[in-house]
Amino acid sequence: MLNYSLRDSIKKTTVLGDRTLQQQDNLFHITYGTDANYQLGVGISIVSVLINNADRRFVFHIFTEACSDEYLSNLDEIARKYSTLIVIYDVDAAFFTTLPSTKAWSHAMYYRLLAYEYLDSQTDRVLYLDADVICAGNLSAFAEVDFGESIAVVVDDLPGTKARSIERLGSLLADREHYFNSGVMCVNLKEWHAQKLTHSALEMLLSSDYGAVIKYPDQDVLNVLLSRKLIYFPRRFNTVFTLKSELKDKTHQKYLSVITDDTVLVHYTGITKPWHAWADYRSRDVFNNAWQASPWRDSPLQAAKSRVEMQKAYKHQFTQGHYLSGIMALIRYKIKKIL
Ligand SMILES: [Mn+2]
Repeated sequence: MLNYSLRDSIKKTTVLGDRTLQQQDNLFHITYGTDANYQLGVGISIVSVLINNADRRFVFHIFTEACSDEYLSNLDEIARKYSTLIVIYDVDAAFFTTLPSTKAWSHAMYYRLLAYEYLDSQTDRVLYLDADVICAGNLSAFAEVDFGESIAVVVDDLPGTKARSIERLGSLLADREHYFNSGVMCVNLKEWHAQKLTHSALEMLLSSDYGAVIKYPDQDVLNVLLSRKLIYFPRRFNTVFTLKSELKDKTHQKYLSVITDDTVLVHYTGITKPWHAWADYRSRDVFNNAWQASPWRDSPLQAAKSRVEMQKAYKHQFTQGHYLSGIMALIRYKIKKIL
């Protein structure tokens, strides 16, 4: 039995911006969960929402770990410039590190479960976005959707991932027509709370019964628990794009058939993220727009830190014809590999 109150894992709450905004009606709440690695992504994603939805009032909730003073001061600048409220929850990761994680997905993927548990006293609905989701359009559809009995609004995953996941999860899925991507979820918190879904998700994650079939831990569990209780939005509300595809596209134009004028949210999946210095393609234009409107506009983007990032960096730099920096990145990668 799970005997742990998630709320206890929040060590500190920091509110940035004008607190009187909290008293306003019609606020739309958006939440993120991330470890330190993706914090820059969250900052730019927030700006992307604000510059594309100037007619709406937002509150942003970030569940994260150890923010630097510089990061907090940049978020504070965003809150003031755009008259919004940003709340940062400093999470004690200890419990979450006991849940299954992979090399690609850290324990921070579970912070969305904490967010859904924690925010129900403040709002009836929240839009969860991954740090690698950048807004390019109007979010009214999420703010105005009638949930009915449904728990959340989601978007199906890419056809290949969807088919393989439905096959893998078998009879665990009540609805075998759908498998959604958990990077964008607009959640009906009243129902989430009534059905104690955070608790059910944690019990399932901690149970040994599902280890063999679970591949994407949080996403698989959420798909199993919410199957048949969902509203599906079209792809433009979670447009999955992988910057890796630029390695094979010498024209660097193919993204235009994925990211179109109708796209509302772009989800940059994969190792290479738009905030990485080596991801210099037109396919990150929507990110660039927000970056240039953000306090980070004059700062360099992130360099490769891990071995796998160094490997991606040199491949992309060669593709871009930046041979000198590519060779430097390759050397750094080789040294890191030997060490
Ligand atoms: Mn993602």
